[in-house]
Amino acid sequence: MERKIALITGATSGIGKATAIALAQLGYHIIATGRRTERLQALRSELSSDVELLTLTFDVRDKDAVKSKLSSLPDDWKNIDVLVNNAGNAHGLDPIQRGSLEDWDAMIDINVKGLLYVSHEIIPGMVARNSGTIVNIGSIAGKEVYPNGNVYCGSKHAVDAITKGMRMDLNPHGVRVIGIHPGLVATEFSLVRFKGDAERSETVYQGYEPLLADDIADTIAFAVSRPKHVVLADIVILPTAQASATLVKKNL
Ligand code: NDP
Ligand code: 8X3
Repeated sequence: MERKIALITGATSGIGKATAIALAQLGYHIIATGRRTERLQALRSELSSDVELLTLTFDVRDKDAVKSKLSSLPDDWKNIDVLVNNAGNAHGLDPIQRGSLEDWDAMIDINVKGLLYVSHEIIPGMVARNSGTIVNIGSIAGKEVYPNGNVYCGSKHAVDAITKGMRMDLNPHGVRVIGIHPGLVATEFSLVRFKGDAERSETVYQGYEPLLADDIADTIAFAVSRPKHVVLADIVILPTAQASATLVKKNL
C-alpha cells in the first residue's frame, strides 16, 4: 500500500490530538508536533500498531527550531501528504484598552507566524510533487469578531486570509487547501485563554452541548479523504446551540 504521511501541529491536546487519531485510522503514518514531549509520546498507545508515529517537540514560534526539525526529517517521512496547521490558542479576553502585550505577541506569533513557519517548510515539497493537502484551523473568530476578542479574532481573520491566499498560489500545483472554522469546542482552549483558571474555563462550555474535538477531527478526516478533484474549501462548524460567535442558547 502507498505510504501516506500526515503532519499535525498541536497534537498534544484537543483538536490536534483527535485529528492525529482520526487520520491514523485512515491509514496515515503520523508526525505529531507540540511542546509537551511526554504527551506526544503518549499518543503511541492510542494508535494501532501498524501506524508509525514520529514525534517532534518544538515551539512553532521558534523559526530556527521549526526549520531544523522539519528540514531534517528521515527520508521515509519527507513526503508529507497532509499538513494540519492546528497549533494555536487564545491568551486573555480583555478589552483592547486593557490588553497585554505578552498576550498579543503570543497570539500573533503562534496562530499566524507559527502557521507560516511550518507551512514554509512543508509547501515546497508539495509543490515539487504537485500534490498535497493543507488544512488550516481557523475559527468562527476568523469569520466574525466578538467583544474582547480583538487580537485573537484578528489572528484568526489572518488565518482565513492566508488560507485563501494559499489556495490561490498553490492552485497551479494541485495542492488542496482547506479552511476549518469551528465554533465552541470543549478542549483545553479556555483553560489556556484564562491562564489555568479551571472554574472560569468550564463555564464557557456549560448550559449547552459544545462541540467535541472528535467532531472537528471527523470533519477533517472527511475533508481530507474526498477524491483528489474535490476540495472542501471553507467549512464553518458550530454546536447546534450556537448561531454566531456571540449567540449561544444556554439553558442555565
Ligand atoms: P488546546 O489548547 O486543547 O490545544 C492547543 C494545541 O496547540 C496543543 O497541542 C498545544 O501543544 C499546541 N500549541 C499551543 N501553542 C503552541 C506553540 N507555541 N508551539 C507549538 N504548539 C503549540 O486547544 P484546541 O484543540 O481547542 O485548539 C486547536 C486549534 O483550534 C487552535 O488553533 C484554536 O485556535 C482552534 N480553535 C479552537 C476552538 C475551541 O473552541 N476550542 C474553536 C475554534 C478554533 P503544546 O502546549 O504541547 O505545545
Ligand atoms: C475559538 C472559538 O468563540 O472562543 O476559536 O473564539 S471562540
